[in-house]
Amino acid sequence: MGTCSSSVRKTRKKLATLRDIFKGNQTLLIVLQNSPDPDSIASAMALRKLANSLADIQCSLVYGGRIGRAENRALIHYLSVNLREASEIDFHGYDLIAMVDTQPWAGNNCLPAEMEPDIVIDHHKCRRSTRQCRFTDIRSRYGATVTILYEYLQAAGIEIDSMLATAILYAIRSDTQDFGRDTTQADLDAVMAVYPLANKRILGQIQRGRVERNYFQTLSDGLRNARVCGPAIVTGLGKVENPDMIGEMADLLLRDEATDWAVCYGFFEGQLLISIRTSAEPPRADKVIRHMIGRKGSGGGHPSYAGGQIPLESDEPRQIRRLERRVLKRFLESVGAAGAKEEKLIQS
Ligand SMILES: [Mn+2]
Repeated sequence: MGTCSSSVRKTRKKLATLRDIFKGNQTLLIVLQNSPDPDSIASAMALRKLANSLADIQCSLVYGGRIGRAENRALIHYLSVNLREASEIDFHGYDLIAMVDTQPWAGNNCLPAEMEPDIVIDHHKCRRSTRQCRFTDIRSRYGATVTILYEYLQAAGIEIDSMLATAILYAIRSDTQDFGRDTTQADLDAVMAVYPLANKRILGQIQRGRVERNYFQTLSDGLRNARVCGPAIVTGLGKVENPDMIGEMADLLLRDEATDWAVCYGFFEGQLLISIRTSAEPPRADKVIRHMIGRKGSGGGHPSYAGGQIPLESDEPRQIRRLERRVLKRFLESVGAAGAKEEKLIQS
């Protein structure tokens, strides 16, 4: 009970500060994480609703990367979310800038490095440089960023329409994998509240989002390349057109009953992208990814899932192989399986 009422107090205080920041401003740019996932999209929708309702502020939602996962494309389509690509945006043309489900200089968003957001709302571990921003609300225990925004909407007495409720519900289910990972009571409370309002028909259509034909080729490549290394299954997808496949593949491989860890990587727009998953922390996935990447790039996440990126110095295959081997070696070290033997996951 104690923590519960203190979180309500914290939300009210934060909301009052946010109201002050909104005051007298007309436009807000909301920056999502690259290749935004449902939590990032729903959080941006919820913040837009808050800014519209509290201060009549016009919002644009911007993302970098590509929205590849079929479910996320379906979410945007069925909920008519108007997302804009970074190339269409004049970042200096807004009164205020907010960031949701990511943080400044985290390496996974499109805000130009010389700019600092006014507002940062996130559930990843608070980065040191985030603290200098004007408004921050970082709750790293929460299963989803949108749960924080749901609490704001509730505290402000703003009505949640069916589209927003659907987005919030899907976002929390997706970030927590149906409440199976990193979930708090706050996430469950938000889900209970929005469930009756959500459009279940659209929810079904999102969950069974249709895939492009090359999805099956990538899936097949990922499975054929997969190796069992000690407690982990590791695979590489090579160059990907759809970076979301990397996380999706890692999710799939973690379903192997004999595996505690899944690692998947691929190349997209001059970067090595890595996703890891675990069903057996410690060590925490976000710590492991940071060790894997070291100073070569950036990474972060949550206890049971995390991701990171390393900019490539060259396209040279030998260099790339060396980088892959280095990252994998550091992975095995940090899960206590250095030197583990490799064998193929499936015979083909
Ligand atoms: Mn999230």
